Amino acid sequence: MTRAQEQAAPAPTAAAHHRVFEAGLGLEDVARLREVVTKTLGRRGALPDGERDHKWWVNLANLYASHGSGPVGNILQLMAGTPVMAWCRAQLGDDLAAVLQYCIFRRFDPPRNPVPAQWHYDANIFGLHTPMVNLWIPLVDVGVTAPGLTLVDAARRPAALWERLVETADQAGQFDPETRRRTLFPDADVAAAMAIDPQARFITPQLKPGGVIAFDQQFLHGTQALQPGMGARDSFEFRVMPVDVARRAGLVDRFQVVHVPKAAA
Ligand SMILES: O=C(O)CCC(=O)C(=O)O
Repeated sequence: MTRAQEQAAPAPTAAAHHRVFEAGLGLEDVARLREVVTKTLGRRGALPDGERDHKWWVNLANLYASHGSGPVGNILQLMAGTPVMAWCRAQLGDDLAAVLQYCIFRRFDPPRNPVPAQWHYDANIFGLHTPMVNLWIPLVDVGVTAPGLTLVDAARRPAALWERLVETADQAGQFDPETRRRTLFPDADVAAAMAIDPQARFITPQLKPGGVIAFDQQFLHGTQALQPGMGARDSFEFRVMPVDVARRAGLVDRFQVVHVPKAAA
């Protein structure tokens, strides 16, 4: 971090949040979320010859635009009643918001040759100092038979890449599209940085549908490397932050920000 950035940066981000839940969502909820994936990403046409699948996702803002508030409201209610949301409230406070553009359903379908999500910290979305938890939820078995998520099991690790992220940010800890691209790290850079950081360890949780990997914006992660024979993976990632954080960061002016209901109806 440059001296100017050090002076301008707000107080260091609060304690890191990270937890793997074996059963964060019930199977009925999983089935409802999976249906959304099937009805959206499952209906896409074949790709032109030789083209890779770049857009293997659809977000809640897209769903809102195409189907109105009903389905999005149902998903918010569903998430609100889960034990994992209770954990989020314990970490971040009772009054939580979700940014619809960053609540994302995915279908990673190997025959479509999808481009995996490159290594990144989610801090490159809303900024270094914007507390936010990503609930990454597989809707099928992941880790062996379908690609899950690989992450580094310690916040702000490996140290060399977190430093690069901080140096790339502007004085307020934010990223524009160009600087954000520079914070998508290639495998070789990650391997080199991991080799010299004894506190950094990769994990790829093997999870059943409805397991959850909860982590905040300080954890490096990317799509698990595809192994021969792996099948398609459906997943949902739901990002939450305190409502006052969303307001202070001006997110309500740039995105569709909604309250997470206090509890399922
Ligand atoms: O689902 C994936 O493979 C990648 C997800 C991801 O990068 C994220 O949740 O930030």
